[in-house]
Amino acid sequence: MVLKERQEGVLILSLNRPEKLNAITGALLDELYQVLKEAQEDPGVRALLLTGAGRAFCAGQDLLEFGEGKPDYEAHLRRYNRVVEALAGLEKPLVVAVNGVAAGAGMSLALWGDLRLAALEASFTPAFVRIGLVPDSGMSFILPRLVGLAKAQELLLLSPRLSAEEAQALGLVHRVVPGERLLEEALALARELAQGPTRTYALTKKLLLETYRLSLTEALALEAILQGEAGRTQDHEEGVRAFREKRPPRFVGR
Ligand code: LHQ
Repeated sequence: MVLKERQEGVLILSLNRPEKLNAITGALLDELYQVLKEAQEDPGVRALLLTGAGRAFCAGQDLLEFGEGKPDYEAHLRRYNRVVEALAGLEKPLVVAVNGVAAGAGMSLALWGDLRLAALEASFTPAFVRIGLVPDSGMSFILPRLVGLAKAQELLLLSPRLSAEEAQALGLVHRVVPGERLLEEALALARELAQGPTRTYALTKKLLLETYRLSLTEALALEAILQGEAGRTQDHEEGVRAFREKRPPRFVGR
């Protein structure tokens, strides 16, 4: 259900239930969690790229998964939440290539990418309210941070289907490219990131997430602590050495 492909330092993951628009099942979530955990621990993986197989990115929870035996959603969400924590806490850059529709939890997954590309034909819809559900998989956390509270209120209460260009205008995606060039562009970006100072990326990601709940004084203190850590990396030494020698740096990710 999750296709994996390694291209040098990049791990490409494709949600792979194309006949169901890559709708999410419990089994898919568990597989995705395992894959993310392995990627996190594998020093050879220095960037990830997440996309969807077929015409969709991901239609969110598979609404037909449960039939009559519908579980308690609070319990089911534990399987989502550990995936979201793994994505948000990933200590490597995550590029998301939204190839088609991203709905409900599928839209949430897309928003957890650090850099988000979309095909011109992609679309985004929160979808939750349309079936009488509240936003989940971190949508209530990440959406207002990306678009501001007012826009998040509108998107979550009315659940429009946004085009890729509308999503870009709101800051939900960074770049929109023709569908046939999406993977190539996303991969080029992921490759570039895979050659970067991986540890520094991890620390930068941590800062951006943490500062939302900190006072200025605390944020400044955390910057100083993490700068201390970045300052002790080989990549920082290499960056300064390369600057002095007027050549591009060769980062090793540590
Ligand atoms: C699907 C799905 C789908 C199954 C399309 N499931 N089959 C929820 C519950 C509990 C706890 C955890 O958290 C969550 C989080 C959530 O994600 S809630 C939101 C769930 N997702 C949705 O409500 C989206 C439902 N789908 C749609 O609104 C549309 O299908 C979208 C806008 C995604 C795409 O529209 P179209 O491009 O027009 O495609 P389609 O509607 O014709 O769908 C194609 C097929 O895919 C179709 O099957 P069929 O056998 O008729 O060809 C759909 O039934 C199936 N499919 N989404 N989520």
